[in-house]
Amino acid sequence: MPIVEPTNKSVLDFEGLHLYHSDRSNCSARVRLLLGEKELPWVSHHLSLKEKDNVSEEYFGINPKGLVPALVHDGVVVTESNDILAYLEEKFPEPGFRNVSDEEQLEIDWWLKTSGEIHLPGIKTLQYFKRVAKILKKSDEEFQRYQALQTDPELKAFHAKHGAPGSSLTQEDADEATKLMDSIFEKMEQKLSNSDWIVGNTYTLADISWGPTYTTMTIGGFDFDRYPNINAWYERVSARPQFDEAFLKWIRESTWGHDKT
Ligand SMILES: N[C@@H](CCC(=O)N[C@@H](CS)C(=O)NCC(=O)O)C(=O)O
Repeated sequence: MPIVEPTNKSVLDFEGLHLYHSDRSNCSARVRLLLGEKELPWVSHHLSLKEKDNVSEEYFGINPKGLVPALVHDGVVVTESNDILAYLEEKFPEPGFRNVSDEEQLEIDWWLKTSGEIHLPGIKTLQYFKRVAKILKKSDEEFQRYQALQTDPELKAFHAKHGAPGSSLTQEDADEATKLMDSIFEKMEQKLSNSDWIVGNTYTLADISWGPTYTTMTIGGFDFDRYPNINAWYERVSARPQFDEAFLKWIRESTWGHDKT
C-alpha cells in the first residue's frame, strides 16, 4: 500500500478524509465513487489539470508523482487510486465491496492491480494520443517546471514524448495501447458472459475501479462495439445513483471547455 511520507507537512494536521482529485480524471472518479457508495463524508481539494494545478512543489510534496488522486486520512497520505480503494475498504468495511469467496477476492485483487498497471501504457497513452495532449498542453515554462519536479522516469519520459517541442505520441504508440486494452477487455467480456458483475456476481471494487475507465475510454472514442457484455455491464454500473454524482456530474460541470461529452 503506497503510504507516502509527505514533504508538504501541512497535510499532517488534516482530520477526516480529504481527497485531492480532478473532475475528468477516471482515477479520481473511482475513489469518489467508493466514497459515495460508502456514504463517507470527504473534503474536496479539486485540482485543475488544465491549469496545471498539480505541477507545483506544494502538490508534489503530497503525491511525489504529481498525479491525482491522493487521499489524506487523518494525516496519512495514500496514493494510487486502486490502492486507495483497498485502503478505504479496509478502514471502512461497511458496506463492503469485496464480500466474496477467497478465490474471488484474489480475482478482485487482479482486476485492481491490472487497472493500475495498464493506466499509463493503455488508457493514458490512448487518451493523450486522441485528445488530451492538445487540451492539457503545457507552455514551455510549465513543461520545464514539470520536468524539474518529476522524478519518476516513466512519467518523465511519457510527458516528454507528447509535451516536448516537436514531439508527439505516434499511431504506433496508440496501436500498442489499443492492443493492450483489448487483451484486458476480451477477458472482461468473457467474465461478463455469465455474470452481471466482473467478480462473483456481486457489485465489487472491480466494478468500481473499471466503471469510470469505460466512461473515459468512450469519451476518447474507444470502440466497444465488439463487447456487448461490457456495454450491458456499463449500463448497470452507470445506473447506480452514486455513479452520476461521482463522475458524470463532474464531467458535465468540467471547465475543460472543449466537448462536454
Ligand atoms: N496509477 C495512478 C495514475 C494516476 C493518473 O495518471 N492520474 C492522471 C489523471 S487520471 C493525472 O494525474 N494526470 C496528470 C499527469 O499525468 O500529470 C493512479 O491510479 O492513481
